[in-house]
Amino acid sequence: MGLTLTQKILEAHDVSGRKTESYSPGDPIFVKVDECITQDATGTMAWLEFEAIDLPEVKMPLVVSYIDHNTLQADFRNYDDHQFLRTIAAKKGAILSRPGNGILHQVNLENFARPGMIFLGSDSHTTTGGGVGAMAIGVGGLVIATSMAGEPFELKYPKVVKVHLTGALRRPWVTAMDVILEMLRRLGVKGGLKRVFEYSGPGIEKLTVPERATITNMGAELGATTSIFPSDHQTRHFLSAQGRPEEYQPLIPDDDAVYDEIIEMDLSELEPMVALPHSPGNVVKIRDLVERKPIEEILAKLPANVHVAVREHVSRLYQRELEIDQASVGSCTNASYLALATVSSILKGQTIASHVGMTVSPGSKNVLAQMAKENLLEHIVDAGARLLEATCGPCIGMGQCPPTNGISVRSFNRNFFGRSGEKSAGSFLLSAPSAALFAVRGKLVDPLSENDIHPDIFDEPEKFITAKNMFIYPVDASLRDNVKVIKGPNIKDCPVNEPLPSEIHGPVLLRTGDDITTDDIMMAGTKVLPLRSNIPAIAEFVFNPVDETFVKRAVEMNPDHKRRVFFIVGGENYGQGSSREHAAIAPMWLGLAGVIAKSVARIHRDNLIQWGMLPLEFTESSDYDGIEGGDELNLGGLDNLMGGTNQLVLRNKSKNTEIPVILDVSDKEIEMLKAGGALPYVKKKVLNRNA
Ligand code: MIC
Ligand code: SF4
Repeated sequence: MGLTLTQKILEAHDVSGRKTESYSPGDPIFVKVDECITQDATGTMAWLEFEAIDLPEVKMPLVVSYIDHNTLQADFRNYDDHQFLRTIAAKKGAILSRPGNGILHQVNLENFARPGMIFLGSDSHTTTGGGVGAMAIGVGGLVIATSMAGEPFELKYPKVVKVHLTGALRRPWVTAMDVILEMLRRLGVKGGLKRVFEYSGPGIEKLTVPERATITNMGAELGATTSIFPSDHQTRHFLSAQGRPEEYQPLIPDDDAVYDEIIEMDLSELEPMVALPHSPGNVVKIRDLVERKPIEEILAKLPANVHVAVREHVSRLYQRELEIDQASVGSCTNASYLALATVSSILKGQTIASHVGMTVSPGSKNVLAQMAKENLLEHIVDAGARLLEATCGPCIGMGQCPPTNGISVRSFNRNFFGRSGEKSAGSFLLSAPSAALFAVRGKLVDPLSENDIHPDIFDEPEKFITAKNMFIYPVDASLRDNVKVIKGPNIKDCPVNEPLPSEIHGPVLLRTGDDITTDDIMMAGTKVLPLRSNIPAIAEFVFNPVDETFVKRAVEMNPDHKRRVFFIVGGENYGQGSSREHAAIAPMWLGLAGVIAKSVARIHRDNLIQWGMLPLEFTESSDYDGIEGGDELNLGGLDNLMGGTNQLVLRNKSKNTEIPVILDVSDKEIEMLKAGGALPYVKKKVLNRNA
């Protein structure tokens, strides 16, 4: 039987040497990792955790620490973080990417990602690497720390979905962003759970690596483990243009590979799409809005739990005759040379509407330099747009919050409520060309009916600017003892959990609805990002967008920050979105024992376990209705836990009922939970190894 790309890569990295056909979806598999990447917002914790494991250097061929999320240095705390990251990288043997070098996913794609490798990143959009034929997976910081300590990576054997693309994109107005938005329209934000999407078919032939990377990047919004493209002539061209021709290797699935599911998509039929506030899954055609389709008709295509927000924001858009306030191009999804060159060509000779604020952030310094070399930046700034640094910027709420009741169009991958600091505004996610066109017109129009602006269609350069001065390489191993790690006062040691007791009692401190994001649990933005290295301080913001009383209630019941004193009850897909483990560590610090949900999203589930908390799922979803906020719960039998599906009984003492719940964990995860999380678990292993 032939193998899929996923099977080929997993088999080549499986530390047990087992053949891929001996696995079924859901089985644990342990793989060797070729690279780890971190970014500042999750990286300071990951590096503090690695420090706590107490190894002299990373045990991994390649580690790159990026500074791209919070680069403003608005006060001493941010620069303190950067100094810590620079010095710990030098000491432990990692490459540092300076602030300004660009967004980790774009920069890693340009410089380090290669076909057939497995790499992990402490950021959910690490999946971008699939554009070059790598298996790239987003994980929590502690998984990075333990991988850097030489632990193989454990993942659940995924289902493999073939996405068979035919036809061709109607460039320049229909883009790779519309492909992934169409996937989200069809499958929703839960549609990719436990799956790897493998793109193939004649439609991929003309998709360049950066376009493929747009698709694999935003595959994270499907909840997928990752997404991947084969390595072919486009990959060869990209690697060679990036000055790395020797890293090309062809990698395609076997003709007779067997897939768990198949999706067909004709690229020629696609048209410009948009995701409505506040979920990347709320996808409709831009034309539906331009033609003012009745709101009920739009809502009928979307899940019920998003109707309130969509109704509010689409009604506002209609009342305002489709007028927008802000247009932002950039982010790790759409800030490649091709995306930005097209934007430049749209803006050439045009003027941004006077009521619109437009920003453009390049994905990397090399993209910026390439644009400068080709005189493409001048059209952007001449038109009245603001050119920002090559960082995450507005995407993570570091500036460019839209105005009150505002309408923002963004070429980004996430539009969660409050992500950019907005309270009443809404973000609409769409392609970079659509955002640029709307900035000029001042409102939404149908790009396919555009008659006046005829942007050029760009090809990838034969040779990109590939200056490497923005990387700082680690000092020679023999000199590392002399490197002093600098830690400012805002950098606090990371708290750890305690070993799992046999029984837990506690109230339900919060009961949430479906699709709670990690942004809901731990918001981003200018107020909070400087606190990523300080758990006691950042814990003040837990659940702030959802329930402003949460922290006060937690501290009142647990002033001494004891571990495992309360539970949270969640709906479907609890913890979707970003990889930020602060959404697990900060609740742990407040006293979270575990989450009981209809389902828990992959990275957040892993983060909970890594930090010694229980991700429990209802056996019957309807039992969610039998628990209210404030109910006193009791969970026993924890000393009998084993790898596999544990059936546990949760006693609701307030209602005098018993609720069956499931804890589905591997053998290793049980060991970690019992030890109080991955840190004590790995530390013990390292001590044993060194003894
Ligand atoms: C995001 O896009 O949400 C982030 C910010 O990049 C996160 C990581 C973080 O919270 O620092 C992610 O995607 O994992
Ligand atoms: Fe940065 Fe936004 Fe990409 Fe996250 S999604 S890595 S914040 S650009």
